[in-house]
Amino acid sequence: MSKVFIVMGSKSDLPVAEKAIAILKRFGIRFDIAVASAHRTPARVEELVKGSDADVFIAIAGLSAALPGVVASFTLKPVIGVPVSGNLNMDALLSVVQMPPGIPVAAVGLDRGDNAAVLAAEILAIGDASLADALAAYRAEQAEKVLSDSEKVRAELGC
Ligand code: RP5
Repeated sequence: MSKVFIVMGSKSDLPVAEKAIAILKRFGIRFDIAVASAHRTPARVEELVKGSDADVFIAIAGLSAALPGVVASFTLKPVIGVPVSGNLNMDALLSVVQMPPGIPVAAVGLDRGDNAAVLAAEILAIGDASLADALAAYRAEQAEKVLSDSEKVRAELGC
């Protein structure tokens, strides 16, 4: 049983998926992953999404990135879309973000598999207090890093 299902439009999207996987592993969130293309294997996308018991889907695709929207068409669960960068970045970005009314996809930034996983964790944390605590610790860690980076920069520049 997986909490999050990651679908990639191509194996070439794996580096972006790996950013998501690193975050999901950090929070101990069970996940499954598959390659399935909205254009090249639409029936497989439908089969995977309808057959999944995941609570959140992360769909990663580039170019004319229909995959997140097609995944959303097959489920009532939240779908987070990750546009993958390429030569023409706006096509993937707008394909993911510009969904028609009624079938939303939560779009994160180009190649931001990490943010997709954090958002998935935040959705799951609504019903999981220990995951919410882990997310709070993650935020605190980031704040500490900003403060320590500031001190390092100031020390390097003699301020
Ligand atoms: C999209 O086309 C995929 O999501 C990928 O980002 C892009 C290129 O696919 P490949 O040519 O690498 O298979 O469908």
